Amino acid sequence: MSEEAKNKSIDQASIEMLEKAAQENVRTVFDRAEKMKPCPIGGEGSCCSICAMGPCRVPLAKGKDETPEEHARRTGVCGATVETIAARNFVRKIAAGTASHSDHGRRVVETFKLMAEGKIKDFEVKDEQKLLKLALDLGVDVGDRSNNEIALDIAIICENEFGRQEGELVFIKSAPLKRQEIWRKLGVVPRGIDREVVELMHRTHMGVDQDYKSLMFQGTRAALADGWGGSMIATEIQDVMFGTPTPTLSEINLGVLKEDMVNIIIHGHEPALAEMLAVLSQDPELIKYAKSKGAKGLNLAGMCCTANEVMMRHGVPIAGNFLQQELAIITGAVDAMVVDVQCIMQGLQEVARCFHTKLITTDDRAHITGSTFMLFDELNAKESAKAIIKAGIDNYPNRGDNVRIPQIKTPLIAGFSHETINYLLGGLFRASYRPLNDNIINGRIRGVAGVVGCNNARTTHDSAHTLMIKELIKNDVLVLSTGCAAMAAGKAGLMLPEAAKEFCGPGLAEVCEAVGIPPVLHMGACIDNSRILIAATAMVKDGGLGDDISDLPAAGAAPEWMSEKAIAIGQYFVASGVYTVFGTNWPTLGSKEFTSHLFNDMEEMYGGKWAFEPDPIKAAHLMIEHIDKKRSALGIDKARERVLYDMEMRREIEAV
Ligand code: BF8
Repeated sequence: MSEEAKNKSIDQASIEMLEKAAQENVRTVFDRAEKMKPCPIGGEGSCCSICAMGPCRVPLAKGKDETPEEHARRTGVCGATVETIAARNFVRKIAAGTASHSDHGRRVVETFKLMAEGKIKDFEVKDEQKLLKLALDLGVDVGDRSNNEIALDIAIICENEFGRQEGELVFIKSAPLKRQEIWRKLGVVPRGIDREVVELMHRTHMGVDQDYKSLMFQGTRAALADGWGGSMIATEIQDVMFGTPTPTLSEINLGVLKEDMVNIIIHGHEPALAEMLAVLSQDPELIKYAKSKGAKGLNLAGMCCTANEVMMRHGVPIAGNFLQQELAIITGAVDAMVVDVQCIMQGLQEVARCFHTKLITTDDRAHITGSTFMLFDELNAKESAKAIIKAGIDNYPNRGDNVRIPQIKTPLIAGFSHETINYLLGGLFRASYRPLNDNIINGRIRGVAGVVGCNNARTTHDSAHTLMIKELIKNDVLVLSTGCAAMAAGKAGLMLPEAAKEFCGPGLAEVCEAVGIPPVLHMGACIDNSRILIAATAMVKDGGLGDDISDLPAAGAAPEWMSEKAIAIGQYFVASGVYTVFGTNWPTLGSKEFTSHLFNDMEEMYGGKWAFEPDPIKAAHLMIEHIDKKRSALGIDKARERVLYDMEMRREIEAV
């Protein structure tokens, strides 16, 4: 194995495919990243390209302290300061991230509404209990109405959240009361999801909002419209329509591809098509069709967040995370890569051209030049998904013999929705977070960390995730994970109950063994970071750990972040009171003042703040320090056991 390949990824399956790519002269994201160094000026947020007088470059001079005069001269042609430029760039990322998650949520609601109206026959309410709970939360009359009647009212309420012009988003009320008051006091409660994104884009147009603090207020309002709006709506409605995840055993890594079967990968984010593919991959007629083409059967695997969705609900195996999308095609065994929206590299088409793989785009919002477009029509879900599968099967005879599938895959248990954790900890009749809170209070569990986010070709694939998570669980911190971070943990074998004994500190190991859970809980796709918000709120409500999310011994991280969605997520976590550490690089370092606003002022305002630490072990220790600080503020920094007093002990107390 070459040293070069080892620096690119810690994942053996990926390393094998990188070597195959090198032998066959196929260029991947790893090669392109090596060839093109990141722009240092854009990288620190010091490039402004919002008008045609620029782009203006206002970089921070390296290696010496800046005098006030030098700082004052660092402006764009219009006079925009570095603070304004860095803040504008930062909040525009929030706008794009919020728009992406929320447009996903909107599409899910549209499908749900069509289902409720009886116009879509191929989907139905799968989780009736969650439907009723949602109805209760949203004030929808239940009575003896049918599921579809209730669903229609819920769909209309959720749909209105996007276009709402005033008032407050309804899901804001899911947050702890104290948190809601903080937001109201600061004026950052979102009015409507679309409105906050549009206003943010307006404010960052040339010559509008030119005060970094003011820009961040609106940035925060948009981010909250993501976490407690678009993302939360997507998760809730998906659970109702496709089922709330429960613990499921599955497998992860490129080794889930099968040499003698038709391999279809579903890649992207929105689960409607993936759901249909998961059902149809068991269809006897399609399996027979695959056999008629010489294959032994049909094998569906996932990639990126859509993989998390169908693995959590159906146990569909995962082929890999973000940086493995091209590598899957390089196996030579992928007959169709079916994509919808978000995190789909355009480089896929170029790689697919070197093999027989058919790259199929399916969403009217996301086309890729050179690929095959086959619209997934929700109104005709089964038939359009069937056509897509058939296109993959028809491509199987073109596979040829340049096939090498790394024989590497890892079992994992996923499916830890908030409801499932509640049930696992508390049992069917008294589902609660009490045992978790108690174990945090008695010190067996030191705290809770959310480790989420992407892969990034600027850092060794999966390395930061794995090192950080191992360090956290070694120090008795329970990890909740989503997105590509969760997949890295799964590949490293950390999502099995057995991992507790091998990798955890004694306290966490004991709890995991007693409850039978892994020390790293897979909570779903990036959209499902909203599950972490709900879990944190449930911990607050259960008592004993303060009265707000910011009181919890908890922290968040995205050590290999890459996308604008990650910035939106980070900001809604910070604004929800969570200390949040990002790795790889930080996009505002060109402005010390704005960076300090994010890294310091935020804590006074929201109780949570940002931090940047590219070293994953150091970052883990920043999180642990924060957790310890919160433990001490709660007065639970000394390990305490709940003691049941017998008569003799009582008498002793009385005697004293
Ligand atoms: O939403 S973790 S690389 S796949 S952005 Fe993308 Fe990042 Fe992966 Fe999912 Ni999230």
